[in-house]
Amino acid sequence: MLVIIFQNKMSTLACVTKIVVSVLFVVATFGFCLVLYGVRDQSLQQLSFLHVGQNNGGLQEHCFFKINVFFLKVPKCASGTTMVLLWRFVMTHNLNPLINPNSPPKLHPRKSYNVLATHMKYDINNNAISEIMPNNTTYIAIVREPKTRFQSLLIKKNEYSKMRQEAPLNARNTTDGELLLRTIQKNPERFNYILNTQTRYFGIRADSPEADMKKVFSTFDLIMIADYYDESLVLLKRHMCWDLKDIIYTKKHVQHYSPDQKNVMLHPVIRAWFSERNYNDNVFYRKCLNEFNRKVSNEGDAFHQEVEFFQSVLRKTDLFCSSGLDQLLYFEPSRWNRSFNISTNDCKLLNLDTEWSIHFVENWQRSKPKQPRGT
Ligand SMILES: *[C@@H]1O[C@H](CO)[C@@H](O)[C@H](O)[C@H]1NC(C)=O
Ligand SMILES: *[C@@H]1O[C@H](CO)[C@@H](O)[C@H](O)[C@H]1NC(C)=O
Ligand SMILES: *[C@@H]1O[C@H](CO)[C@@H](O)[C@H](O)[C@H]1NC(C)=O
Ligand SMILES: *[C@@H]1O[C@H](CO)[C@@H](O)[C@H](O)[C@H]1NC(C)=O
Ligand SMILES: CC(=O)N[C@H]1CO[C@H](CO)[C@@H](O)[C@@H]1O
Repeated sequence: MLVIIFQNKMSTLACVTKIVVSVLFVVATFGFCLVLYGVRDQSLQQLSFLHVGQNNGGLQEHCFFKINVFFLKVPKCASGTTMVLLWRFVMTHNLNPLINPNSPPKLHPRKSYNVLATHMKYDINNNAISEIMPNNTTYIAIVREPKTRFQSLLIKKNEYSKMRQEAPLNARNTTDGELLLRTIQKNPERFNYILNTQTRYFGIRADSPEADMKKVFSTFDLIMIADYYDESLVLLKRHMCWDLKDIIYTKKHVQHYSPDQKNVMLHPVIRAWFSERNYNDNVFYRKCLNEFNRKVSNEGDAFHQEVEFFQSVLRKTDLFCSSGLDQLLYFEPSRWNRSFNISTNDCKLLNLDTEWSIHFVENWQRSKPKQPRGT
């Protein structure tokens, strides 16, 4: 199965046919996209004639392609999507992933891994990562606005139906907002297990949050913000000197809320309870956001243009991959990148399920032919 995905056996005739069909298809796709979004992609056309390196506001001129990454996976922060993206990076660049940090295989010497992106326990005060990963590893993480993350966790942990079952019979027929309010008034400790969990994933201690947060900011090269995910990925791309193609992703896990569930955090009592009980995470998120905004503004105005361009690439890729056509989607060179193609194999990798991606990369690692790139 895996072999089929990574090998491209084509007869010459099939290849020629394929190119002809591809060109026709690309023309058709472009036309379709233009109609669909009602925009003429002039920016793309114009920018492809710009010389990179000349007044390229924010783009690093001498950027060094980085391949060693540690990703701290904080749940419910688009971290599954990011993990899939990183595994894809491993496979397309033939790197050496560390899939299970608790029992690293004896196959490779320590510090020969390139990417560590699995869910794991991390402690800012005991940086075991530096023992396993190469010295020049880039540390990245992702956080999310705490109120929306809490809402998302309530759904994930099935809390509304639990609260309903626990409520006395005469109080069950009520809104989710009322249910939550009643629960936190009766038992304010009830949700401790999902409060301040972002800081806990970093190992930030409740009794010395300030000092530990400081350490986090000096250790991590980039803390992405799930609420500004596309901007985060463009920052990542620029920092790592990656290609635009490396940061493409598809949206898969869209959570559904009832209107009532969506509004629970607007209730003043719930808000007050949350800002008190989730204090460390709230402070940490604000700091992360400030740091993030500082990084974005350092990138200059062209940054937002690149984000918009990236988003148009995402839409076209999404359209192409969901069409299920066995063709190539071609992207012209732009101010921000070389030309590249999206193939149906790329679509398969883009659409990897979060959980399954771990097994997929594991199988890939076992069966890959070449030696990984060293450090
Ligand atoms: C890491 O640093 C070594 C030199 O110490 C260098 O050869 C290697 O290319 C670097 N790797 C990355 C991914 O930065
Ligand atoms: C990596 O860092 C450790 C300790 O900081 C040092 O002993 C080691 O020589 C470094 N390795 C390389 C390749 O620079
Ligand atoms: C329970 O909810 C249903 C539907 O929302 C409503 O029609 C009914 O009157 C409610 N019953 C009580 C006792 O509140
Ligand atoms: C994209 O695909 C076309 C058609 O197969 C090929 O000619 C071209 O070299 C590819 N471009 C890249 C950057 O891979
Ligand atoms: C050919 C080209 O424009 N490549 C660019 C792709 O993006 C990186 C990072 O933004 C640039 O450094 C490259 O010059």
